Amino acid sequence: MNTWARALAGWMLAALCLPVWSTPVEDGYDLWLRYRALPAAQQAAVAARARRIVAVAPASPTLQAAVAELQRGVAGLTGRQPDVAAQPGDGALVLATPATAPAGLALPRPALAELGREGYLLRSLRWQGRAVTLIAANSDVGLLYGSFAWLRAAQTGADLARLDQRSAPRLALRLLNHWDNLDRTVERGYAGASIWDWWKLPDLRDARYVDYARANASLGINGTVLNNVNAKADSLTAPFLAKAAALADVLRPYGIRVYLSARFSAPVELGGLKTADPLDPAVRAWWQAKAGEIYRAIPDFGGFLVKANSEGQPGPQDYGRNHADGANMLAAALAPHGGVVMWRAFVYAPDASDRAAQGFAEFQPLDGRFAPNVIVQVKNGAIDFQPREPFHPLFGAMPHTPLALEVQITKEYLGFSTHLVHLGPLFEEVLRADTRRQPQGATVARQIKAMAGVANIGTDRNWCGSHFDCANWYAFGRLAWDTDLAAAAVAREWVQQTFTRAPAAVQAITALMLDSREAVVDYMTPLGLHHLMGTGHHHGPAPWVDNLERADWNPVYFHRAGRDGIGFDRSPRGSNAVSQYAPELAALWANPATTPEPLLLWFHHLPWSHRMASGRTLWAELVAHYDRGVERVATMRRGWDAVRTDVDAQRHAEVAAYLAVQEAEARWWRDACLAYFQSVSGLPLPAGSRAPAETLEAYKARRFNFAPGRGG
Ligand code: GCW
Repeated sequence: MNTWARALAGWMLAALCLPVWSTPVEDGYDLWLRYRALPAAQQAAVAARARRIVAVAPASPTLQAAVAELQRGVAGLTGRQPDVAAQPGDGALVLATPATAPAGLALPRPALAELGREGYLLRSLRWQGRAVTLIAANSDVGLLYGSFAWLRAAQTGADLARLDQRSAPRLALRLLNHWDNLDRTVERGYAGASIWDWWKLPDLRDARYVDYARANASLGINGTVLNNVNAKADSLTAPFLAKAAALADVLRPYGIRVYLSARFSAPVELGGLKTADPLDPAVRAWWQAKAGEIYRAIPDFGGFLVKANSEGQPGPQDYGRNHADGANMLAAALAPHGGVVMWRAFVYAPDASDRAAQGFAEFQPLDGRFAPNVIVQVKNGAIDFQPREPFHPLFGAMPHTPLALEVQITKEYLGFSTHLVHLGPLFEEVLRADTRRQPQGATVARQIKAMAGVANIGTDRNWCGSHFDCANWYAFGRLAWDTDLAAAAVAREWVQQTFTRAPAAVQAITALMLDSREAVVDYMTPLGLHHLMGTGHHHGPAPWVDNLERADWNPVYFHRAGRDGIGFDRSPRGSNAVSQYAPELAALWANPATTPEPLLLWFHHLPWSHRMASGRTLWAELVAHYDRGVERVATMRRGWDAVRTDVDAQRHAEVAAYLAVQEAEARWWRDACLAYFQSVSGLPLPAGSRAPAETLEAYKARRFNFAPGRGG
């Protein structure tokens, strides 16, 4: 075939494929911003309220992004793209700030004044006799957030003719933390490689970065830490700063600032200094110069995230200094430029008696000694992103220090991306936990100034490794914006935007999402158990592990199961870690009778015969929870099967396949844990309870040398 004939054949083939191409493929890439055509009646209702967009020129890139998103959304939902005009008309969407409001349009100024720089309001009103919808804010980024909020309202069936919404974030910083390495591996990442293509940056700005920015802006996420907290100093070199600057340029119009994880020993590794001692003048000068260099490349750089003296990372303690000395030195370098230091409180020393007590022991005495632009970043619980932990005792205990709540969106300890575990209820549980501390108000949500989520994003086409894992990104962003939102409402709106608006299906899918968190607690670590997972990769059960170099890396250290009973005694009779909570809570949780059962074995070591609220023994209750966990996953599978006709085939099949994996692995967790606990308790399984499928030795022999997520 000659070239011409080949081209013709290719064209004919392409033409044949066209109908297939024109049907949007549901591969998850579009996330909750799918904007697929609504049913006719709903289309008409949306179209009637979005006939045109009124926005004032000259438009900033942020306002352009807002208008483009509204056009894209309305076009997708209704089949007709609104044009942009300067004049009102019936059904116009009017975007206005106090500085740009068109003449004659009365903005509700007192209401706006309360919304700060990022807040927005949506209001149906009449302007020059026309029914319009006002999207108002004090800044263009507020208009962008308001535009996304209007699109969410349109997709979730709100009455667009009678809108009256106001919203402003209470937390100033709402950040993703990428544990992405410079070689594109992702520590604890289960969604492919890092989306940051460091090698090709700054020349190639992947179009995907814009979609990343849109998705985050739709939730109000306003910052992103680009690299792993286990940081390489290289991220602070000129070539990498140029790459970070290119990303900052892409993300800036969407209200997202970039931050970097800083390696504490960088002055030695990059600067050739003999020390990284934070009180050494040469070290301080090195960081000041580095900050100057960074801000020349990225004028709105957010700041540093630091993991110091934790799991082998360098830090101020290497020089006999404390965390405040280290954080304040970096804070001084960033302060003239308006940057912040997020200093992590995830620390544990090799020699300590109770790992759960160490973060508090090291940080609480430093309250009031941090510079104003330091934020101490605290994981939600004192161990490590387990299926359930009590809230970290530092929340409420450092009234003179701004705190950030760090949660993990990626599911390191929750079945990676093949288990459907919706994290909204976990985030809600910690945000609403009552610290019983004053004066800032009692819940964790009222004790924090910022929220950080360890990202679950990668190069997988569906972004997060599974469709439902995107709901965890979504829930993180929505709850960071409004910590008082109900996880159930957030899950529902995600389902409506992502899968379907059919009420019964929305109800069924939301229900299985909301049950999934308790399911994973039941089949992995019920009743306050924790840290029972496999070594290193953290996949699957391994409660028997007792041979690791540090005592507090071994599951046996955490569950302490023996012939006499099970659980970690953190009461005054044991490690007394419970005393780190407010006195009222400490008194309640020091006593097994007043400790909530979901936290029982976190705080107490109890005999297997201990009587539970159900009337069962502790042993029988433990077995019942493991059984219930497996049953819950089976119920989730049935729930998903029942919505087969409401969800497109491709995504339905993928989720169904993952749920099958999850059910098998839930059984594996149940069987392996019960086989092990039985071997130490010496007790028979309660009547009617199924024996483990394999022997304990067989479970112990399983190996997972190539499990994902271990990073470079
Ligand atoms: O739980 C541990 C993870 C590490 C992680 C560490 C941390 C980035 O297994 O992979 O390191 O927490 O939060 O620093």
